[in-house]
Amino acid sequence: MQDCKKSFSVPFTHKPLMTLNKTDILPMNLFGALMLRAKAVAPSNIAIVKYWGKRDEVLNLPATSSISITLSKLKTEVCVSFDENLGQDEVFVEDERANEKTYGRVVAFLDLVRAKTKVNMFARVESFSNFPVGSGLASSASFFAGLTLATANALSAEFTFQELARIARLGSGSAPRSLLGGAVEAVAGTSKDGSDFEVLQILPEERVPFALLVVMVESKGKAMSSRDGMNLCKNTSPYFHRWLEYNQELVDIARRALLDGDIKTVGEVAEASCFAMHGCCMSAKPPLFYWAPNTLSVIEQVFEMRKEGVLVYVTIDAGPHPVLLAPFDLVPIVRERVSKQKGVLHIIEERAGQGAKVL
Ligand code: 2P0
Repeated sequence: MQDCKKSFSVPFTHKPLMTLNKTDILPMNLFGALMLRAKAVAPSNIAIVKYWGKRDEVLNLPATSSISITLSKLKTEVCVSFDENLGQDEVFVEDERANEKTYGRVVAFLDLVRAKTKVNMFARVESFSNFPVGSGLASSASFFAGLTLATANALSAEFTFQELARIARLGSGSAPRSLLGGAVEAVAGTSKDGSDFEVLQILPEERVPFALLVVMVESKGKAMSSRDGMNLCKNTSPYFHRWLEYNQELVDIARRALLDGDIKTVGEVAEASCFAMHGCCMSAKPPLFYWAPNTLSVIEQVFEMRKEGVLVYVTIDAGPHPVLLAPFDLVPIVRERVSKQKGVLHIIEERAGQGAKVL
């Protein structure tokens, strides 16, 4: 019997060593007990119109819609085995037992799926990412999107796509967007039970007309989890409600601009949403800064390039690493300029990619 093995042998490339198809589900473990196993891979995504704030914490419902680009290289593989012999859930991240916080989140997610599917076996979950987790590069999005697909597949649960999206959201609000490729909108909806939350593809990956450069900068690590950061903003920022109204307006502008192939407007909206979100964070008590000094240097460099006529924009998630948006033909120029910046460790050239899939 094969175990779930790490598939990423080289950072930032995706090389599966082992695949498990739906038809390969192994019904028995070594001791003859029932075991249901499946594996999925899910990409990370970068929001160009941010999700920041919840309208229901139990259902993990976003308070604002958001739009993201699904990435082509940064991914997480998740293998799930429901096993009659397990006395509790087991969660491994990069071959190490998950810390208490991650373990609690995964178990809470599995409990919800078990309640929906009437399955009462515990599970072993193993995940491998080809990028640093917990650094503001949407590792919880790729993890929970992968976990959702792998779990549904292992249990042969027949969910519709939007049901899958709502289940992924219970794990992480940004995870449903990673189920689809290209430019994706997560529609927050207004119903109390979250039944009108959905994710929709705005553009398939081949029609997204710009590249994304993930600029890894030197920093001291993430300031606060997104979940805690959102709650802090909701409870203490004087701008929180205005942020939500403003961001919802930006969603409509960004969707139109994406459909029109209008990179300038997409870039302007991405910066507006990013700076409004971080402004909201900075106005919280205590102030929440996800940026490192090097983050600001890259922002300045982007503004400088734009003054010179280079069409490049910046967005930053809940971490220090800026992500630059630029037309494909400008990538070499932008890369050359930014890589010379002090404090820039590594640049990953990304583009829009496909959504999550079962392996
Ligand atoms: C986003 N972020 O739209 C925003 C921008 C971070 C900054 O979605 O609490 O890890 O699990 O629903 O999905 C990160 O938040 O938060 C996030 P939870 P999640 O990508």
